[in-house]
Amino acid sequence: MKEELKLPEEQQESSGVSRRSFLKALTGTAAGIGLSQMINPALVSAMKKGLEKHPVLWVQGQGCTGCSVSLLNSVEPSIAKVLLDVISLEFHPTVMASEGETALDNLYRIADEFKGKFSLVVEGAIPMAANGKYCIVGERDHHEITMLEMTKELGEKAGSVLAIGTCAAYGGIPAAKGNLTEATGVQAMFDKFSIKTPVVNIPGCPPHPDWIVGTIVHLLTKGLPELDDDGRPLLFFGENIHENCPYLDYFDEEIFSATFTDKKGCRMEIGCKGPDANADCFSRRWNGGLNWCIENAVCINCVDPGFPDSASPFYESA
Ligand code: FSX
Ligand code: SF4
Ligand code: SF4
Repeated sequence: MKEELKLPEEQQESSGVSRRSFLKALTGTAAGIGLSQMINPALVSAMKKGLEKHPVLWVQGQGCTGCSVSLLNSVEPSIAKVLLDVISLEFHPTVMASEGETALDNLYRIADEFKGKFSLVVEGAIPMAANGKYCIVGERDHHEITMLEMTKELGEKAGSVLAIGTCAAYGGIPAAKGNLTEATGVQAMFDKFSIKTPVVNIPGCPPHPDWIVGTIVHLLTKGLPELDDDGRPLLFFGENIHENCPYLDYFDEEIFSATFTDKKGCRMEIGCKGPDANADCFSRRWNGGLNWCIENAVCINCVDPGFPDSASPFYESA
């Protein structure tokens, strides 16, 4: 079991956690140490004050719910700890007990009460065609609410928006070639309607649970993280997979695997898109650190703004 990072009381500021301590925790995370080190008791207790004033509202559009499932797969910290101690999650269509108009009334009440302060999490793309009618997310006072209408209204009131998953960030799978519903990512939709609320993209199909929780923790304690040109936190998406890949020596020696089971070669000829992919999967790994894509198959660059078209066909060399 990993040792928890100790956060001395004197390093805390009255408003929360000191810059030095938090950066230390985040640097550890970026280096591949478990997120549990960010969720140490001192940090959690410091965050609790902020949490009361900073609810998270999670809405879902055109997605497969894989992003939520990925969050539920958070191992360190456990999802129970994330939901109870880290995120003040006031609305989530998949995990909340409340439903129907009661749930929607609560959603809009919190958005009004915490206007400019809450974070809106968007999972899944937003269909723009037919005035959004391809995705109805609820009904209130006999009015069908579209994903487009909901994300516009809540997006304007939010202090920040997290576009979780490649679908919400850039359109993703629903926006793949064809795209009859005109599936669109949050920032592109905001640009169209001149909505100025800052958007943080956390792509991945699905995104790693640490990327989601870590970004929310950063928002609560430090504000918006530094982003790359595609709106992704550099903290998690600042390094290239190929340049850090454990198979790089094979690549340099031009030794290539021909099958997924042959682990003694670079995976490029069976479709690896690692050279184009910026994410820290090589050190963070997945499923509680057990494995990651390249170890079992290939990287399909699921964090790319052009995914999935830019990575297709998945298992053929580019
Ligand atoms: Fe998209 Fe989320 Fe891919 Fe699925 O809902 S990012 S299709 S894993 O899960 O939106
Ligand atoms: Fe690069 Fe992929 Fe080969 Fe790794 S397996 S060295 S990421 S091409
Ligand atoms: Fe996505 Fe590649 Fe990371 Fe796998 S290794 S999660 S395909 S970016």
